[in-house]
Amino acid sequence: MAKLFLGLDSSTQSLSAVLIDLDARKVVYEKSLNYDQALPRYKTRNGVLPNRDPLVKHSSPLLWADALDLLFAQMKRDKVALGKIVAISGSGQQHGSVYFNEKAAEVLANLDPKKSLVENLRGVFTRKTSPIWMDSSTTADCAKIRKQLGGVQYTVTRTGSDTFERFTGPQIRKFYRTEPEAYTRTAGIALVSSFMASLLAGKIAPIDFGDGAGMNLMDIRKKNWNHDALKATAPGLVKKLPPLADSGHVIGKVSPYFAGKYGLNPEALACVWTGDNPASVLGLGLTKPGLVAISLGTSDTYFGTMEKCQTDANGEGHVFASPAGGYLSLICFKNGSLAREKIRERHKISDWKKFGELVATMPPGNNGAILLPWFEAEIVPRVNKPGVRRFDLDEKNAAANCRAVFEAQMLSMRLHSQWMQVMPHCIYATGGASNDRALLQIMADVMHCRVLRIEVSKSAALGAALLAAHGWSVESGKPVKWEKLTAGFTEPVAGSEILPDKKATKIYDRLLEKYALCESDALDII
Ligand code: XUL
Repeated sequence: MAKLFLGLDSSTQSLSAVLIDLDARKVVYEKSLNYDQALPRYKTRNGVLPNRDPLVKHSSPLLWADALDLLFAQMKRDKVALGKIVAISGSGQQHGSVYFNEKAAEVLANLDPKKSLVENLRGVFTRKTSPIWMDSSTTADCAKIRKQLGGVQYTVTRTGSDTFERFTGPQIRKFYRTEPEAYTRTAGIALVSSFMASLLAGKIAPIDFGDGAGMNLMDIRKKNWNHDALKATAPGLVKKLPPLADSGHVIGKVSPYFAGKYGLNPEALACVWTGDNPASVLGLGLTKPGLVAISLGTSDTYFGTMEKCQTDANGEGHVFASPAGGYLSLICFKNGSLAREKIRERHKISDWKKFGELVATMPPGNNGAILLPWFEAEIVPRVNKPGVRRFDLDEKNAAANCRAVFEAQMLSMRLHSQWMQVMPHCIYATGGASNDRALLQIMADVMHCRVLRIEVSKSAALGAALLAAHGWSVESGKPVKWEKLTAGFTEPVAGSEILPDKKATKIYDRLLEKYALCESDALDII
C-alpha cells in the first residue's frame, strides 16, 4: 500500500497542502487556500487584519483553524486518499504567536466533530488576535530585552539573533506590558506552527527547535528555554511555554476529530511542525552543511547550512536550528528584485531578457563600478535612511548600472555571510530572477561556487511532508537519512549548472574589498 505523508503550510496569506507518495517519490496532490478569498468574513487583506496603526500587523487564530477545516473538506471533495495518510507535519509563518487560557488543553482533547473547529475553539484564547511576523510595533521591547541581556553580542550568541520587532519574545513582552491582566490569564503560548500542530494532535504541541529559535527565548546551542531571556521578557513565562522538541517528532495519533469528520486514517501520526523557513530548507533539499539556497524574490534571501553554530556579531543575520540537523542561517536583503526593477525602469529597459543581455555586455567587475542599491531602507546592512550611491559609475550608462546592481547584491551577500565561516560548495538559485544565466554566472563568480537552478512549488509544504516522513521513520525505529528522503523530490533543473570562471572570481575577490570600503563609507555618512 502506498505510504502517503501530508505536509501543510500555514503561511501569511494561505494554507497549502502537499501530499507525497514516499515510495513512488511523487507529489500526488497539492492545494492552496487563500484566506482573503476563501474566508472573507475575517476581513483580512493579504492575510492581515486591518489596523489603524501601520506598525501593528495581526491575524486571527480562528481564521487559521477555519482554513484547516476548509482544506480537509476540500481534500475530501477531491477524493484524496485521506485514509492512507501515515503521518502529517507542517510549517507555519515564523514568529507569530497564539495565547490560550486554561481551558484550551481540555477543549483540544475533546474536539467535537459535529461542530467546526472554530465553534470548538471559541473561548480558549486570552488574546483574540495574533501578532505575526510583519508586525514592527515592539522596538521599545526589543531595546529593553537586549539591554537586560547585556547587549547585541550576548543576545545573538545566546538566542541566535539580535532582538527583532517580529520575534516572539518582544511580542510577548509588549502583550504583558499593555494587557497585564490578559497575560496573567494566559496558560499557554503557542507559535503558529505549534498551534496548528495542537489542533491536529488534539493536545498542546511542543515548539520545535527550528521555529523556537525565532523567539529570542531559546538557547540556540543548548536548545532549551534560556532563563535570562525569559526573565527579560515577562514574568512567569516558563510555565506558559510548551516543551521544545525535534521538528517532526511524533506527538501522537491525530485527533479523532479529523478521522470522524473527514475520514483521515485514525492511526495517522501527528508530528511536531516547524517554521516555514526551516521547512523550505528541507523542501529545497538543503540537507547537508555547505549547501546554500539563494532566493531571488521581492527581497533576496540567503539560506545557509552550518554544521557548527556560528552567530552574526553584527546582529543582522539569523540562526535557526535546521530540522535536518545542524543549523541554518537566514539573511534577508530587502532591496532584491525591487532594486533590480528600479534600475530597469530608470533605464527604460523593456523586459528582463533585455536586462540580462545588457548585463552580459559588460565585463566581470564592471570596470570597478560600484552601486549601493538602497532604494528602500535595508535590513543587511542596516540602512534606515534609503539612498542609492554610485562609485566610479556613470548614472546614465544603462548596461553598467544593470550589471552593477546585481554585482553589488552578490558582493553584499558574500560579505554579509562571512560570519558563518563556511564557503558554500553548491548554491541552489530559486525565484524569478534565477531564470537569467547572466545573473547566475555573476553569482557563481562572486561566490566561487557552482550554481544550479531549482524550481520547487510550495517548498515549505513539501518540506513539511518530508518532515512527516522523517518523523514516522524515527518513530518506527528505522530513521531514514535526509539525503535519501529528499532524493527525487528536490532535484535541480537539468542542465542548469553554472561553474565559476577562475579569472572572474579573482576580479571579484579584489572588487569585494572595494565594495566593503564603499559600503562602510556610505554607512558612516548616514
Ligand atoms: C523569517 C520571517 C518570514 C516569515 C514568513 O524570519 O519573518 O520569512 O517566516 O512567513
